[in-house]
Amino acid sequence: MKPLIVTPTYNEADNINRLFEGIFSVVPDIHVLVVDDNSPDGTGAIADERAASDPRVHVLHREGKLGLGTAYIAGFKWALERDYTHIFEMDADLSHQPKYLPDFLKKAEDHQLVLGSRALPGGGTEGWGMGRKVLSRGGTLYTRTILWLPYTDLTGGFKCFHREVLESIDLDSVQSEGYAFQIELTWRAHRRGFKVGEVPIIFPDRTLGNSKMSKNIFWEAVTMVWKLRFAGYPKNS
Ligand SMILES: Nc1nc2c(ncn2[C@@H]2O[C@H](COP(=O)(O)OP(=O)(O)O)[C@@H](O)[C@H]2O)c(=O)[nH]1
Ligand SMILES: [Mg+2]
Repeated sequence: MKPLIVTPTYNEADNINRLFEGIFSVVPDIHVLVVDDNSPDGTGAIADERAASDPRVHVLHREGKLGLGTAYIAGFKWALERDYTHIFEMDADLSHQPKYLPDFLKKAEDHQLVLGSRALPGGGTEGWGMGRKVLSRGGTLYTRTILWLPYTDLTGGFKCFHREVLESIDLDSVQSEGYAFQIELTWRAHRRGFKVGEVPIIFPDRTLGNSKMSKNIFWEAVTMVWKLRFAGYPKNS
């Protein structure tokens, strides 16, 4: 296994070094690719500094805030041009806790996509109000019902793809950004018949920096689910 973590960043200067420390203390030989959108707070420069002295760290700079979905797509392409076998999605704000990485890697031995689930026994959220919990559970229920997917958490962004899965997807045709992006990739992997597994994760709210999620992201997901349902994304896309 040669795993790579792709972590998109926009203004995560307070978190990025803590993230590196957390990851490498758990999985010392993993690689990390930071995809930074020219963060005004200098996150990209902090990552560059680390990369200069640490061969496990790589940085992809983009010219401005172009969105989470395209940041992941750029990171996936970078990974596929190299010899990584497993590619993680992971937020930089420590809501995705490095301590779970070994659980993902274990599950990935016999699954081609592993999803971090806040809804499995042992998983959950910390610091969330009732409204956000209902939205998250409701979002997964809505998606499961319309797309007939058997997984327990479809909007999360802590996941691990075998490279075969990403190779099989036409990455340029993925247009969505937020929760919809997560749903769309899992849907496409499922439709292609890849084996998808889940591991429980506790998701604490970020303690430093600000969330970049918006109402648009929510509505994008609500409509995307129907687009996926009717487009079908047959097995060759
Ligand atoms: N490169 C890049 N990263 C982004 C962008 N928007 C959000 N992120 C990063 O994506 C991750 C998740 O975003 P976050 O704001 O924590 O979303 P939330 O956890 O749903 O509130 C964090 O690491 C952000 O820094 C973007 O436009 N470009
Ligand atoms: Mg977050």
